[in-house]
Amino acid sequence: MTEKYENFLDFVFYQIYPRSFKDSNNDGMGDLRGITEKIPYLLELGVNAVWLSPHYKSPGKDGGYDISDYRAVQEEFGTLEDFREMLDAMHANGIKLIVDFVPNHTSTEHYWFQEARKSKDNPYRDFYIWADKPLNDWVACCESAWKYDDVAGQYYLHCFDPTQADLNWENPRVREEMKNVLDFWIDLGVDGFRCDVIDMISKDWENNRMNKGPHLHEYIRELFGREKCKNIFTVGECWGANVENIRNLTGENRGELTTVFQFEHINRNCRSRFEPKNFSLSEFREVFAKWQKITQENDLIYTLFIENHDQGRCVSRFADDGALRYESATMFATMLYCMRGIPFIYQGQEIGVTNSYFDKIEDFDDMETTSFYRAYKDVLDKDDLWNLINFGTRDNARHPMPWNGETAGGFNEGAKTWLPLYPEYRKINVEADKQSEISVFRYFKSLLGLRRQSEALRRGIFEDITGEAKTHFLYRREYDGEEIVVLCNFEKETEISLPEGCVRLLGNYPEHENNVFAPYEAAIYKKLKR
Ligand code: TEU
Ligand code: CA
Repeated sequence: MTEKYENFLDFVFYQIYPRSFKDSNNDGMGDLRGITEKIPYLLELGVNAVWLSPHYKSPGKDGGYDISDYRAVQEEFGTLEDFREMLDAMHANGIKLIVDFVPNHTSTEHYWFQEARKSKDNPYRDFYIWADKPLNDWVACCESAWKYDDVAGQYYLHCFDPTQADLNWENPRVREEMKNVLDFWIDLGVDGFRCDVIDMISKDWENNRMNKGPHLHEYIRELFGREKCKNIFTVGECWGANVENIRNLTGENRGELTTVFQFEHINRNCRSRFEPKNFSLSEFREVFAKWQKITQENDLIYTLFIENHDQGRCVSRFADDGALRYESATMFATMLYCMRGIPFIYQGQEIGVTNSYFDKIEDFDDMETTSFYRAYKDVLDKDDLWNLINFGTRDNARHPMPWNGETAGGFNEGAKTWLPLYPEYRKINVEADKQSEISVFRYFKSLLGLRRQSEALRRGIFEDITGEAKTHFLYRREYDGEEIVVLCNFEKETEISLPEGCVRLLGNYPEHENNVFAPYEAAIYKKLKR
């Protein structure tokens, strides 16, 4: 791995969902000035990079992933000047910024789509995918992915919400426009891009698949293989990526992406978003150990994440968000952020925010949730309906950030928020957590501090030394003679023998002599040289 790539391993990302982070002008919607205001908080936590979810002009049907102008800042979030100020303040504090790049689709309110639907020979018609009848049985948001447009007199493809029309990347003008969009933000000084469902920009029509089509690598190289992008960091959201895909997408000399988010570990507890299934925490060990081995052997960069704006809160999904919430949140952080790769922390994860429960559809905004509700409200029994909705809704990740137990949890001065406040904000909030004897925030801060000081944690080889046990995850990292051993116990008390010469550096329970570990106990050890 070249030095450039090695340096990326020093990044620690914090993902911000701008609608829900901090509302600086008390209009109920988070904004860019609110983010600038909280830079000291990010520094205190110990992150050195931010992934900003979409801040662009958007009707907001899909939380900003339905963009109507790629170069304009959504009014509610502020102005381009506010963006520049935020970026400059981050850079002045040694924090990198990557923004969201949404290439697969635009809002149907985008100028391109408004033009395209006017007539078949409109110069923008071929920017989208039209047909006289649905070309296949693809489904999006519980309905056909093909929607008839009265004005256009044809069907157009939307792999997500009907207000998100898929772009036709086979049209070179579309690729040109998208390169110009990237260059606009690169010229403004951003350090990179998180690329939304980027493996869908080439459809595999032949195999009836929405993604990974024959031109995928060619298109991605056309975007990011340019001189302009040589020092840009890119992370692609690739739900369907297998090992071969990831080697091709992120191999250092491929001129494509720096790394990807792959999701094999995410859906452990569900068959689909609103379809729970049983799982065991040892599945995480199996999946993580597999991908650590693959990325290490192929000299690739892996991304370490368990929450984002599309996923429920990990303590509620996979562990105990009640009596052992602190232990659960810190165990997952230890398991993830001591592995080989780049950490991504989602806002609120650093204080162990939990899932919520609501039983009125007006209290939800997530378009995947509202379409599920529409499809099943007369089919499912009321309790089942709301249990499934609260199980899978993406709104679990999107309630306003609870900064304190005061008015509106400190998100603003009391103005009605775009989404209901996090119901537990009086009890679970940044201020209370930091003052608490057992603080998730303080544990995250110590963990990231340890990572910053340890070459082994940032650059070291990874080896799973758990053996056959399904009760815990034990692994070691080593670099240039420095050896670190990481222990993560799962839900039951377990006797675990550690390698000789381990000295504990950090743990989420008080240190103890014996080798009996409590539920969700995690600890990091330095292994003394013999
Ligand atoms: O997510 C794509 C995606 O993975 C999800 O839609 C996922 O398939 C679904 O949630 C599974 O139930 C990206 C963005 O992260 C998401 O917020 C957007 O809604 C979506 O793309 C469309 O832009
Ligand atoms: Ca605001």
